[in-house]
Amino acid sequence: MKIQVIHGPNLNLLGQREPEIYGRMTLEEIDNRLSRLGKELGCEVFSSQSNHEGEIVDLIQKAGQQVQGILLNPAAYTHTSVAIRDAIAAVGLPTVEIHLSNIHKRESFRHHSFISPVAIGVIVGFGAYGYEIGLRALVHYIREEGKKIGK
Ligand code: CA2
Repeated sequence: MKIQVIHGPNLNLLGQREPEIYGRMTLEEIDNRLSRLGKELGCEVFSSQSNHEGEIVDLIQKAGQQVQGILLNPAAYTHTSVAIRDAIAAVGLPTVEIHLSNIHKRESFRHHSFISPVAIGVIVGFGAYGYEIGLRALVHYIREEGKKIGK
């Protein structure tokens, strides 16, 4: 099984700024942990980060042909992007939406997600560990769904 992790805008700054909100772990550390966990769970994990909406749409479309699931932190595009939502809906891959912070405890403009209605689930507020919870949940979901439809 192959999983694509996509990190949205500014997440390349993780570990360098605002540690009180986003923690001290760098993106590279998060990706290394996911890759290690992926091996434990029997799957290959590919990670990408982009600051550009259209590039994220391209990554999702490419993922649609190459992997079985997506772990996505759309960052600020969560609250604005119909294009990313449409891409997720179009490829039809199971997608777990991740947020480091609890977006519901923050400013009201962060409370709405364009992505959640097309995600199989959402994990918020557990910092970098949320990605690991998300990967476990996604792999479990894909395996269980595969059983159900006799794949
Ligand atoms: O909590 C999350 O994971 C967010 O997706 C992070 C986004 C924010 O716009 C969402 O509302 C919630 C912001 C990512 C910015 O990342 C930074 C990391 C370090 C320093 C500055 C920004």
